[in-house]
Amino acid sequence: MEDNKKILYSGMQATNTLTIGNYFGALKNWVTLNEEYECFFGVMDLHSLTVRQNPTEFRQNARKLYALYVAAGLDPKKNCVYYQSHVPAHTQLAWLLDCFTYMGELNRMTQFKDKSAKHADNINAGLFTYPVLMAADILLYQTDVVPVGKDQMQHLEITRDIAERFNNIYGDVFKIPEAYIGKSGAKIMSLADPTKKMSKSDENVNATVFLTDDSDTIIRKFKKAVTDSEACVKYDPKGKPGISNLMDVYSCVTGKTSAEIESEFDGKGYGDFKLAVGEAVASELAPVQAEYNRLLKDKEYINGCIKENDEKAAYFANKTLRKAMKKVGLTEMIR
Ligand code: ATP
Ligand code: LTN
Repeated sequence: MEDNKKILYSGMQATNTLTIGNYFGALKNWVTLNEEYECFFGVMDLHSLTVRQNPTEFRQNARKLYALYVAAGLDPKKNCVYYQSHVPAHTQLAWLLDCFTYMGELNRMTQFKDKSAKHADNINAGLFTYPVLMAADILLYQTDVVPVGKDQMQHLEITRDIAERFNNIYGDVFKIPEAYIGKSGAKIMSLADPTKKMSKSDENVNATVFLTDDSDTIIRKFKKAVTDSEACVKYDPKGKPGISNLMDVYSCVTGKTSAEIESEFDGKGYGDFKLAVGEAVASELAPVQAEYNRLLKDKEYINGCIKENDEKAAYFANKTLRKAMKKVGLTEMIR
């Protein structure tokens, strides 16, 4: 590890296929930051278990997520891209941190409220303590920055609170991490209901553009996107959430500001604009998809990367875990 580089940590749950929300809100930013930081990216498979998974599909989804990380530009020879469940220190530290987290704090988490409403038949304890496992993920690596979409901000705040509480009692065990929210793409909304976040587990297939959708599907989904009846491309997230969301997406691909987009489509209808957004997204994703399909077939390469990076992650994670265990007064193992 290079001493002078700051540490960046992030990850995604291995549930379903990634959406352009995950891509523009998180993955694309990770790629732009990965030269500047010493990076760890986890396939957050333990977090996925808070929702019931089909074991075969789940295993495939984790593998696909790993391949997508790499295809999008996270070189596993330069970044530590690994599986959360392969490093037991995550669950071990999560237990310690559970004992430094209050029920009241966890009760306030909006993701817990949303997911409990969505999965009313399975409000399990893991769903409730989800943010504590996430805090363990981050704190194990003495992380400086955590690039995530806006929806994860609350989880970052509780991570900082838990770390500060622990450090106040035991000294400087954990680095206090900062969130990094990208300028554009922080929150991509559903194409079917632009007041709701685009989510990979949405049941309406037209609400979501998946990273693995082919060009025609992408263009068709954008054509169907819910907008208003004004027929004027203008940025107004409150009054025109559908069009503003499409402008955000277009801006993520082209780097153009909303003023530039407004003038580009001045006098043109929604049909032209939607087509332009669909085509821009499809052409940005095409090379990522080609590389993803190639990597899925190269089993040996991916397996080698996973093994190497699991070991690297475990080495760093265990250092912090041992320190935290010692500080709270657990007896060290006799070797
Ligand atoms: P699920 O639907 O399974 O709950 P999700 O689509 O919300 O999942 P996560 O795995 O929870 O995805 O999130 C992965 C990363 O993608 C996080 O950094 C999150 O902030 C970001 N992200 C997810 N959805 C969006 C979105 N619509 N816009 C921007 N960023 C997003
Ligand atoms: N909860 C996160 C996924 C996640 C994560 C993390 C992100 C689990 N552990 C640690 C950053 C750092 C989400 O994106 N839904």
